[in-house]
Amino acid sequence: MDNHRNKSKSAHQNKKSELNIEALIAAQLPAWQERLTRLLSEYGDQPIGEITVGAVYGGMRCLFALVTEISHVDPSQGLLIRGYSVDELLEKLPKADGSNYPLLGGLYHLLLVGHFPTPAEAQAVEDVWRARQGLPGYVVDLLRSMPANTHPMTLFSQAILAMQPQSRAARAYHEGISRSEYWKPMLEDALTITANLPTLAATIYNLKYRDSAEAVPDPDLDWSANFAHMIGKGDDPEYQELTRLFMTLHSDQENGNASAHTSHLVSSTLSDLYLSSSAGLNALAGPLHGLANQETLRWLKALQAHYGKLPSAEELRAFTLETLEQGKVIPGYGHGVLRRTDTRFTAQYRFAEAYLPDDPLFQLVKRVYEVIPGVLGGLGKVKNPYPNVDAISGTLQHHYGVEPEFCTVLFGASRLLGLTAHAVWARALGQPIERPRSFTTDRIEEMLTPSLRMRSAQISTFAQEFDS
Ligand code: FAM
Repeated sequence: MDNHRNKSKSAHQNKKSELNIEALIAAQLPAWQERLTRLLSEYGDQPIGEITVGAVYGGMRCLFALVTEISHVDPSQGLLIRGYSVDELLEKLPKADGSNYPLLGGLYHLLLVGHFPTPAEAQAVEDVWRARQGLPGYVVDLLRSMPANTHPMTLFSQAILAMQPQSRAARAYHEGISRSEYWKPMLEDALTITANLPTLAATIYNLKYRDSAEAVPDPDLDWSANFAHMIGKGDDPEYQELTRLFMTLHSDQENGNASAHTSHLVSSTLSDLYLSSSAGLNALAGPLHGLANQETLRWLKALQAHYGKLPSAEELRAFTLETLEQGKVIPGYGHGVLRRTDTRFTAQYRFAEAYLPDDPLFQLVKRVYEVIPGVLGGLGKVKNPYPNVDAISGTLQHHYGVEPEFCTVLFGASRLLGLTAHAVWARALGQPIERPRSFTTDRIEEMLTPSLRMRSAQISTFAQEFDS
């Protein structure tokens, strides 16, 4: 097995900080266990919401059925990670030397431990990651053996799955670890998976677009800048800054969105993090979710090609209505929870105004932002006609030459920070396997009005007559 191991300069520090993360989580558990035991014994039977027919048929929309302390999406404030807004995170998280954007090691500390990191703690996580870098050679061989037209997200998910034989949690479970201790080897897996995300993403990028150039991390660079370095943009400080921003913004978003919930569900069966992370990525790869950044870029480029210039508001309105008439959505607009412009859109918009104000695609993003909320709002059914994170993220990547279909891999590399942190905490708090039930439509109708009951009976009589 050919391992591209990158030995850390500070192995002693790594060991110390690894132990600290485990100890910092362990120290919080007794108080949590006492609090939850009391809550459940005193109020376990109390209702805290209601289930409507609309919610059951509507994708469980607005059904509060999960618990997480890590992040929350407020319809008007936007994403809050451990209570900090996007702007607070960007301002307060420790920065890499000479950079205006966060060190992702600090953000991972916040996600995992829950305490705001000191600069030393942020660096300590970066050091842990450095020490754990090294993709198994067979994973790279597997990626190389895939057909050339394989989507980068498929490669990403497959690679994470292929690394599963190295799961410490799976081995510990096989060897009989107590369920209450299982989160500890999961934390080990979380650190190893996240350490390798920049190398893995860069390997996929290079395989697809750079003649399979080998991705070799630079031990002097931080986690995000290393991705930029490994795809040949090591000399581009602007792109390194963008990567730090992008990775910060996409790292988490509560527990109920499709990729978070998928990963949470899979992990609730005590599947290890390689299995649940790969599953989460598969959900992220859908066009209504993470693939929307690729789809937005494609839509903007189609719009650009159609008019050959910056379209007027009237032309843009016509193009949008045509898209809707074709039964398609306007990618990058709308949200399941938010009811205003996504703060992650705004943060990237500010970056674009500072670094690429004259980029033609950014000019188009601005024009679209002026027009689309009015058009979607006018339909009367779209609950949030404002842009989400994907309305601009691909445009920024495009400016620095990153291919549209690769953008969701970057989203996934960032989002696995959140998904792995949620899974470690879910196991540490002993959250059980998920087991919701389903109704049949007959059963739902029986529970409702007599007239519906009658209609249901008529349908089944008709069905019997039709059968005979
Ligand atoms: N374009 C066209 N129609 C839209 C729309 C959009 N951007 N956003 C919502 N609608 C429609 C939606 O399809 C639904 O129509 P039907 O009743 O005919 O099915 C109606 O408006 C009500 O939907 P909603 O309650 O406002 O939104 P949902 O919670 O059902 O869906 C999204 C939320 C994000 C799936 C939806 O807004 C959408 O499809 N947006 C475009 C794709 C996109 O940008 N996804 C990325 C979301 C992002 F946050 C992420 O996950 N990365």
